[in-house]
Parts: sequence; structure tokens; C-alpha cells
Amino acid sequence: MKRYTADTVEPDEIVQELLHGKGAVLLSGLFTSEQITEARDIIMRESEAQDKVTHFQGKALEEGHANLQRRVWNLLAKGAVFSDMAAHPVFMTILRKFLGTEFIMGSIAANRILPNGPGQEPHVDYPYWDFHTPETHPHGLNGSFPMNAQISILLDPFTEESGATAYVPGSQKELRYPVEADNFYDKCERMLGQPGDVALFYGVAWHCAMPNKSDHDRSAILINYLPKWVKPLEDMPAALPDDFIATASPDIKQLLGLNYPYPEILDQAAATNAAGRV
Ligand SMILES: O=C(O)CCC(=O)C(=O)O
Repeated sequence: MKRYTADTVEPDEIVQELLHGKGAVLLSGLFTSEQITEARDIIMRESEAQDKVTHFQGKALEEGHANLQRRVWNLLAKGAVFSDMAAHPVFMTILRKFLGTEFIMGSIAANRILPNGPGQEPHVDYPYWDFHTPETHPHGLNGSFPMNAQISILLDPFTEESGATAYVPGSQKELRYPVEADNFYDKCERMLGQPGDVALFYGVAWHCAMPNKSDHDRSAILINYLPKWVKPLEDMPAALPDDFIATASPDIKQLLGLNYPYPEILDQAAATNAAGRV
């Protein structure tokens, strides 16, 4: 992966690399070690209660099994550090070029994989994540213009052993799910890095978390960004307190989709009726 720092970042080159190159780049030096420690502490605390799996594939388990892969959703509600990360000026500059100046955020969550935790199936990300049924998407849809950007902010060392994200460079050039014959595991490279490093990639590239065979946790903050008109995955405005929204910065308001109000009731009579029902 090409590597950049805040001083060497080249937004136009990165846009080309995401679309026509490997599909992923590494950014370093954007966050302080205090920010990374604070974010990690919150995620460890928030995910502690998920220590047992009680259901598997829809069925209740008699006894809870150790849960070695944990998600923490709705991170903006869990600490100001996450707003600072989501709207980092370097991300905003690159993503305004990649997804359009009014792009939004689809989700901000943590993925914590404990030692011995499982990997994932190779996949593509939202809004393409159910592209194993391409007929549910528009005819001819392809990845030639981006409707997704993914950011992973590493909170632990991402090594081969700890299960650093695997991806197939260039696979974003053809929008489809990988199949057995693609030999994902033979062709993949890893998004290796240290705490504070950031993997920025186009989620059409085939990728997955790998099993954690190390003796330490492997956590990352995963942020999904979208063009302004794609329905986000998390309903963040509904999940956040009113005072968070009222005092949010202009960039966070944009990321929450508040600048692009559709769908709206445009029929005045119906709008009056709807207001009366509240
Ligand atoms: O945590 C990782 O390495 C990747 C996670 C991922 O791709 C996902 O959850 O969709």
C-alpha cells in the first residue's frame, strides 16, 4: 500500500489509487497517542459486557459461549474523540474529492477481535455488501464511480499474526463478490500497521478481517462514508441526544446527513397532517 502522512498526503493521487490502483492506502501520524488510548479504552469498556454469545445463527445457545468478536456501534455517542476522528481534516479533504463535497457517514463502529477470535468471509462493504444478489441492485451497476469509502483507524498492532485486514489489490476494478476460484487467500495482501495508523480503502475491494492468532486484542474503528444520497447504515441522528445534534460542528452535521433532508413530505396538506400526529 502507498503510505502518506499529514505532510505528504496527495488527495488527487489517493483518489486515483483508490479507484484505479490497489484500492487502499495507509495514512500515518494523524492522531495523537492520547487520542488512540482514549478511544481504545472506551471501546474496551463498552465491549466488556459482550463477553458471552447467547445466540448463534438465530438459535439460543444453552450456555453462553465466549464472544471473541465484538462490535461497538454508534461511537459518536460514546465520546468526543470519535467526532474528532470521523471529521479529521485530512479525511474530509480526501473524501470531498472522492465522494463529492457533501458526502456523509454511513456508520462509525469498532471491531474488536480477541485472541483466538475468528476471521470473516471475504466481502465487499455497504452499500454493496449484499452484492451476492446482484439482481437486487440496478442493472449494470459497477464500481467505476465510488459510493463507498472505508476508514479503519488501528487501535492495536495489525500484524499477520494478529489478523490484520486482508484485501486483494485491484479487486475494486470489478464490482462482484469473490468466489472460490478467485483464490482470495493466495492473492491477498495485508493492511499492516501500528496503533494510530489508518487504512483508507474503497470497500468494493474484496477484504476481510483475518483470525487473531496473537496473544493480544486486535481492535479498529471502522468508518463507512457515502455520497450524500445513499441511505446510511446506522440511523445516527435518531440514536444521538438532541443536544449533540444542536451543538455539532458543521462537518459533523454534514456527516450526519443533516444538510440533505430527503425524503421530505413535499405535499403541504400531508405535511400539516403529519405534524399534527406528532
Ligand atoms: O476489522 C477488519 O479487519 C475488517 C472488518 C470488515 O471488513 C467489516 O466488518 O466489514
